Amino acid sequence: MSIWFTEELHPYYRKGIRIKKILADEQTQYQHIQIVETDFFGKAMILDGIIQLTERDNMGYHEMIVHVPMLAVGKPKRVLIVGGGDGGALHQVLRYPSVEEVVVCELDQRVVDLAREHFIASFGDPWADPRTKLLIRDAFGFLEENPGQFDVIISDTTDPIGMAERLFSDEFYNLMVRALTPNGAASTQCEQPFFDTELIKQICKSAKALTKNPAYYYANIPTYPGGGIGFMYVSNTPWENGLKTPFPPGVNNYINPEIHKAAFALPEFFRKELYG
Ligand code: SPD
Repeated sequence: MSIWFTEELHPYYRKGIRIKKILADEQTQYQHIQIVETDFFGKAMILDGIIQLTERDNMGYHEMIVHVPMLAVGKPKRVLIVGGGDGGALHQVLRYPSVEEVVVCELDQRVVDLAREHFIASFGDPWADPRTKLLIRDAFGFLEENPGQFDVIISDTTDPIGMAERLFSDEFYNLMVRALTPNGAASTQCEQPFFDTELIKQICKSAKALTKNPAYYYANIPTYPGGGIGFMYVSNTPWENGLKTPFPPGVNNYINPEIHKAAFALPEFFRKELYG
């Protein structure tokens, strides 16, 4: 079998990848989950018709969303991942020997189960690490109950559609910053500069009102719309602090010191939109 999977996240833009085989296809209480074998990108996880990760290019996303805040903080002990049920961000967080506990607050147990079954070659089994604590629940209530608790928070979410829309709101950013330790840092999945400019501007405004040193950065991911995705770094601690911190043990496949720095360089039209 060889079929084209076409994704349309924005009504004016589509992209396609060729698929060899459908490995899992199920509707849960929350979403439609598909795991497919692609021609070029290895296995992919698709949620409600939108590609979340592939074996070949997920490293750009997971390494950048995790290491930028982790390195800025230095020796983080307690980490929270909002969403992240596929385990890709968790796998990166567990590389840090300083980490004592990682709480993953994921809504859908089936995302965890299916990722555990299909992506072990990419992520190993981070759920078996004794430092991992999986909570199957909505992150809002958990953040409310845990002010000042986390050195790093990573918001590893789907796009702002349906249930996930709230994870891009002022209310969420307020709660997230409140749950950080004073010098803690957060990073959030923050969409595509060309297609989501207004949303990102709004989030940047919230981040500026809440912390001293927020900044937007970007990674190339061929299977995401526009070939990449950005992240909002949200912290009182400058992201540049991380440039002096050594990478944790283990292998990087995307981030290196040059990429770490260059990721914060923005195209002029977008830099003006965010920073004036
Ligand atoms: N438009 C696709 C955005 C996907 C963001 N979520 C990725 C989850 C990987 N852990």
